Amino acid sequence: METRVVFHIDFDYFYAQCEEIRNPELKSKPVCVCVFSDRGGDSGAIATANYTARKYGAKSGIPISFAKKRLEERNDAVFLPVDFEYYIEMSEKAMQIIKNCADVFEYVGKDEAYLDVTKRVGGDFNAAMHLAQQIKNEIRDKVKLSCSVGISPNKLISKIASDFKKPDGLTIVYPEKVESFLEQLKIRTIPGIGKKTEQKFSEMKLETIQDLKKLDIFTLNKEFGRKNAAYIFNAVRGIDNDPVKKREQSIQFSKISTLKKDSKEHQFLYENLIQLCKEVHEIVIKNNKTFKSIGIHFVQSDLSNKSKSRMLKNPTSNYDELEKNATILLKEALENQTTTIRRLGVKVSELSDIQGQRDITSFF
Ligand code: DGT
Ligand code: CA
Ligand code: CA
Repeated sequence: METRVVFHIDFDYFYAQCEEIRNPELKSKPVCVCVFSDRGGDSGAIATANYTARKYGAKSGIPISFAKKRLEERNDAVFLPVDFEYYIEMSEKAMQIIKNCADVFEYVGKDEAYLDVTKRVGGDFNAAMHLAQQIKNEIRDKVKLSCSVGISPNKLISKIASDFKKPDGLTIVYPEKVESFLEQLKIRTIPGIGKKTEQKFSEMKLETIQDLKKLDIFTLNKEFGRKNAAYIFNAVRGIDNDPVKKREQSIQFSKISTLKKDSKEHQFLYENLIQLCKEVHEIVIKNNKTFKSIGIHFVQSDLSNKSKSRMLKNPTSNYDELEKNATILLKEALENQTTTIRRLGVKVSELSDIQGQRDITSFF
């Protein structure tokens, strides 16, 4: 098999960096982006934090109240609510630049993607490094975002490499250097190996990837089962044949709002639903899209979630179609509803450009 050239690109401290871009004064301060729960006060968790806040131990997943405690001595610390719509907008701009530079573009999430660039760099890793630098520069110039890039012959090593030096990193692992690059690393840098597995290895006195290579496949099979064993056995040797697969961001438009009161009363919810449908439809029209899937979403008073969706026969951008289907979904969802509802949402997905769609539907 010919040597591939694969990039993994990951935006640095993504949500928090987006907030800094919108408000540059934040740059010198600790910034935490928070998912406040509807319980009010400081209940909820940190989605992410900038590097200044991380120095104090404020990071993804910890309760907001813990982060506040850890940042007590910093009276300039800033705690902001998440603004997904804005992050998606930033992500789309940067992804567009990235996509234009790839033979194959695989969207992974709002802040990361894999690229196969083998053809366009003629298999040359030095040319690849220039291309990566060019991508970083263009994203910096046009979107103001910094990102970290890993370059190697496969997805596994590139993913590890993009995380190797952060933020604003560029790490290239030449094919002949893959094994030596891995050997120095801690076992948990292998994606998929979590605390538990690491602990297991630690009990066996195995700490680095180099140590792990001493295990034969039979021992691994016994400890982890065939499938995991094969993955680990290959991973520590830098082997990963998974191709970069063409995948675009699956976009959706949605609106969610907290109701004036918790309720499971049909008429009250219906009125709110109509308002949300109108807002979602406005976004659809503004973006010149058709949708093929419609969904509604409840955040219930106990903070549990419930959602329902339906797929249409044909794509449409029609408001009545949206309202009709959302209304049916609401009626269905409220059957046997015991809990009251706190937040209500409407979304459309399976979006296409209106132009392209007309060509297709004109056959029907
Ligand atoms: P880094 O390490 O510079 O790449 O930092 P991030 O913040 O970009 O971290 P990453 O790549 O793991 O996650 C990308 C985004 O995903 C991050 O900005 C916020 C979101 N996220 C990550 N972990 C959590 C979490 O535990 N809870 C929630 N709600 N969001 C998270
Ligand atoms: Ca990131
Ligand atoms: Ca990421």
